[in-house]
Amino acid sequence: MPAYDDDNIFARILRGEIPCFKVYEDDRTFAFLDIMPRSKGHMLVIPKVKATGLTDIGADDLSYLMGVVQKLAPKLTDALGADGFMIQQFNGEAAGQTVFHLHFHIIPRWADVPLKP
Ligand code: DGP
Repeated sequence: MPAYDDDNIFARILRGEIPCFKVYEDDRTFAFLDIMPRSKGHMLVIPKVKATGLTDIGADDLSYLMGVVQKLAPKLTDALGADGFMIQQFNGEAAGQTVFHLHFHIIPRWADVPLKP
């Protein structure tokens, strides 16, 4: 994994330097809509601590972050009338990670709507 880059896009969103559609924020986490949604309501949840991926965040921060994902995913699903949700999280370029600040995708799914590429 590369070293954490303070100028990655999500760090800049956290600092308010790049606009986003914010969905949720508390003192440790931030959630906003994905600019390239794979379904309606596709959301990203990130920690405020500097972490490139799953392996360089502390257990307590990760546990808190997952608690927020667990809380937001069903709320989003219910609010949109979706049938379920997908959670995705990539580590490393080879795995498809493009932004090197840890993030969890929450992707609402409908039984009759295929996922966008
Ligand atoms: P990945 O690193 O592959 O897990 O995905 C990164 C996601 O971040 C991708 O779905 C698109 C999204 N994204 C990239 N740049 C921006 C941005 O400037 N604003 C928002 N809201 N999302 C972004």
